Amino acid sequence: VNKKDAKLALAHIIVAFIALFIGGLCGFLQVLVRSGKVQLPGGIGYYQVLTAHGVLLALVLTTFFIIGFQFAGMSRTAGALSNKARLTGWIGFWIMTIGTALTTFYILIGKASVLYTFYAPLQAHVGFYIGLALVVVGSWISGFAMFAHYARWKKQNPGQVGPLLSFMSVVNMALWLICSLGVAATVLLQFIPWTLGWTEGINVLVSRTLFWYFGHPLVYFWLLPAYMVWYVVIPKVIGGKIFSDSLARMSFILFLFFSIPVGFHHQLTEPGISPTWKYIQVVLTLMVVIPSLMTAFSMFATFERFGRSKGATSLFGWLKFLPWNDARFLVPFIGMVAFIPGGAGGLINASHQLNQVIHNTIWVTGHFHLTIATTVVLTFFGAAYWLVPHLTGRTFTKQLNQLAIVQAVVWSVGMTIMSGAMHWVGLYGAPRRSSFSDYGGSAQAADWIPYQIAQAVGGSMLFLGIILVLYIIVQLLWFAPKGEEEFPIGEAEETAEKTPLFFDKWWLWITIVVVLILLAYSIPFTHMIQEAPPGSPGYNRLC
Ligand code: HAS
Repeated sequence: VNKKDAKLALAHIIVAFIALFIGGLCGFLQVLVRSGKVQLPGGIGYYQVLTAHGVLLALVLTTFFIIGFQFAGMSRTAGALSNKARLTGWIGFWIMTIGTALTTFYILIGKASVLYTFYAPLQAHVGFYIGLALVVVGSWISGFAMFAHYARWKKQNPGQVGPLLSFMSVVNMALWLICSLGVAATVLLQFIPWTLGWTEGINVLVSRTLFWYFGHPLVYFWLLPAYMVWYVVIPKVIGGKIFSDSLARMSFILFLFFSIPVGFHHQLTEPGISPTWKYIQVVLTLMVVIPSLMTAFSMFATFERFGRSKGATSLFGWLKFLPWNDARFLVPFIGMVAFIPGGAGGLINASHQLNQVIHNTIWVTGHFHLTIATTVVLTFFGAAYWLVPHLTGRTFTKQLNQLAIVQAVVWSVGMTIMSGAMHWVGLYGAPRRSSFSDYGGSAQAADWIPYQIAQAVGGSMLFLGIILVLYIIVQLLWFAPKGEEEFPIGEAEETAEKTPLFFDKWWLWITIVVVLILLAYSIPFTHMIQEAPPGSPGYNRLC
């Protein structure tokens, strides 16, 4: 990676890890409170801490890490950024950082305890929404820098399909740009005017629908960089080859198509949306599972073909040829394994009938701690172990490698206990997003308490895991021995067919996305606006 680009990428990654520290600390406090054994000191509110946890980890850690990683990946595979693109990247970075500081400030002073989904009619200080809008606008600016960089590479290399990692970054930023229009619309057109008192109320259903139009593709914006590591980096780390460049591109294009028109699966229990539209979006949700299944197939194929090339003959014999003592492989691999139950849980959530059982229970929290907080986050940690030293000109030493393996084990055990308890007690009806309560001495609520204590035990282990990963990152940033660390980029198999050029038909892909979004949203969205005019029950006045 070019040295100047490395600074840009590192700036993003440092903010991401600061967010991990503050957000992780809030998560730790929260599980302790929910166990019923601890109370927060000094009038700090449970929902204040929960909002900081959600915003800093789900929105800030992810967005900053992803943009930093993608800038580094594009510089590595499509050459150094032009001065203009790099400057644009820095402008995006500073706008996002100022926005993050503003939003965090209002959460920490207790003026924005509205959780990371900020559902109306909860209302925060206007500074919270302005900060969020700045984060989104900053990320768009960085996205444009990436599009410009890819376009420049294409111009310089006519007749060639763009490098795989750069191609994937462009898909991810296109997905992000299209979906974040929804959250920008609700923040700018609904929340800010309402908070400033310019409008009398807010159409709750419209705001939630715009949020989930953004909220589900958001989870794939988190997932796709993890898939970039799995498809492009892991084959090189294990010494194998990318199973199929075309399959990897195809799965990313399918994510672009199907990750957006599916937001209603978060609103299955909500009145005001007809069952037909919910059904259509559930079908589209099942479509978005396909590229994940293609990824699972591809990863198994990469591992098996590598093992067979080393002489494995039995059904699972290839497993023993994988580099189990290399944290760059093992840590993301644990993330892959966690996605098997994590993804199965997603299928349960998406089924309309089963959703009635788990919606708004702590099962959902268990689901996203397996998906984002294990699959994605462990892959990001595994990537940071080579990316940070590559960018700082240091080395990932044997001792740090050992510590990284210990970290991943602590994380996995802690998460198994915490997320397992959440899934289980969710089936007994324990609600999510609630502080500790015995619900007036209810017998059912008493049954939940042992699981809440288990969550506190698992959550404490996760906090230890955060301290360990931060120690490793600080070493890699400033103290590890100087040297060169590889940015691993896999190559396709020698026998692979040439990747067809049509993958770069961006206008075709974007047109299909727009058609699918219009199909899934235009009629129900029009109904929402028509059926809840200002003053009606669906149009909530501020209490
Ligand atoms: Fe989800 C709620 C449905 C994936 C995150 N999800 C959430 C929320 C979050 C979240 C944050 O339909 C809560 C939002 C809130 O605050 O209210 N989710 C799905 C479905 C999938 C899915 C169908 N979710 C994710 C991912 C996330 C994430 C990824 C973050 C990164 N989710 C839902 C639904 C809800 C929901 C409903 C709403 C619930 C409600 O009522 O509120 C699918 O994309 C999952 C497909 C994945 C698979 C797994 C493929 C396996 C792979 C691993 C291969 C392993 C290998 C190694 C190769 C089918 C790729 C193995 C080697 C060995 C040797 C074993």
